[in-house]
Amino acid sequence: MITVTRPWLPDRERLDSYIDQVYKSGHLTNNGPLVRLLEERLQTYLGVKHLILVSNGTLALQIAYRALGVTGEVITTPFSFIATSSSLAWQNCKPVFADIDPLTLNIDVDNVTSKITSKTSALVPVHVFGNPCNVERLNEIASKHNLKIVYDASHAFGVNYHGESILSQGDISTISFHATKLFHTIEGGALVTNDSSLAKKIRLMIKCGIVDEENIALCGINAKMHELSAAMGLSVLDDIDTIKKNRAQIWQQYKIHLSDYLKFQKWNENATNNCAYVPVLFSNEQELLKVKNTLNNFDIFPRRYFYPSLDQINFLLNNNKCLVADDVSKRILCLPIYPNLKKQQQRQVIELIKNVLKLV
Ligand code: T4K
Repeated sequence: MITVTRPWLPDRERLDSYIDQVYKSGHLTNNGPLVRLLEERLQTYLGVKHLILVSNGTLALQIAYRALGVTGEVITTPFSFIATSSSLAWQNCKPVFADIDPLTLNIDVDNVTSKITSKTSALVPVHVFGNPCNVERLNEIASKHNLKIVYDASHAFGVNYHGESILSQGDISTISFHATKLFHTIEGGALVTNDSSLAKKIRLMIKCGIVDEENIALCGINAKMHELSAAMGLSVLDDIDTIKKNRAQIWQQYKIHLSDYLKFQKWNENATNNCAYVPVLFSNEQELLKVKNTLNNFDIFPRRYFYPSLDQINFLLNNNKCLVADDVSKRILCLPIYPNLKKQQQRQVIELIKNVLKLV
């Protein structure tokens, strides 16, 4: 079976060597040595100031909103994984959708301004599939209207923009380290910020606000990463060059062989591509379904990331119809990509797609 992704499983002996350290220390959670080591190594690897590990990317978003005092209306994109918006609703905020750009698939900045009201407190753009948003314009809008900005950078591990990590943008950037991600800790995520006092507050928030045995400073939650997750993260990080190299090769092959048949996302020209996903756009939904069904018949399972557009979700429904996002979400399919995808398997995926498209 070929699936859209497969988690990277690091060498077992190396993983065991980290787990041995957990057994030796007896420290299983609550900011243990491996979590601290992974934070340090990620900060250095990514070149970011403060990176705080948490137990998943959804909690990272919720904590970001709480830490920044986000309330009322929040302008975000309908073209994302449900957690971007459901985390807002969970915090009793109202996601207000601004439509997306049909080429970059990111939030359309011109649409953002028209959605701002007196109740708007923040912007939550997503660097969708790792492709950086128009951060200059978004940051400008945020500062002009005194809005907080949280970038959902869940897909953007290792993406550099003008030579710097895209995770350094906004008041806070969040990321997911779920098993399906390019870099993972099985379940996990992080908040990234340049602001030292905000980082300190977040560190308190994720451990129920507990300062020490006798002092509780604020209302927090338990969002700590545990040591076994950090052990997995450290061993995956040891392999990151191989992971990136293999992904880049697979991504290139798709681009070379399918560009004449399908449209690829327009990538930000000042950014590196981490090859986390291979989203391709069909001319219409019927064409997509034909290809998807054919692949499924051969035990190949691409995914409809992201369908449906979030403006169609019942509990998020509002008056903001997003025609571009609705259209794109019906025509987009993410093709299988993971470091161990064999050349012959990828060739089969490519040939099957080409065969269907030649017939339509
Ligand atoms: N913001 C954005 C923009 C996000 O994309 C996400 C998560 C978040 C926020 C929230 O972060 P987390 O709270 O999740 O950390 C997956 C992931 O569960 C989710 O993390 C991710 N985005 C989303 C885009 O994709 P599904 O429903 O597609 O996962 P699933 O279980 O169907 O897995 C896809 C394929 O991967 C399967 O066909 C087989 C393979 N797989 C999966 C798992 C979990 C494996 O081979 N082994 C595995 O252990 O959501």
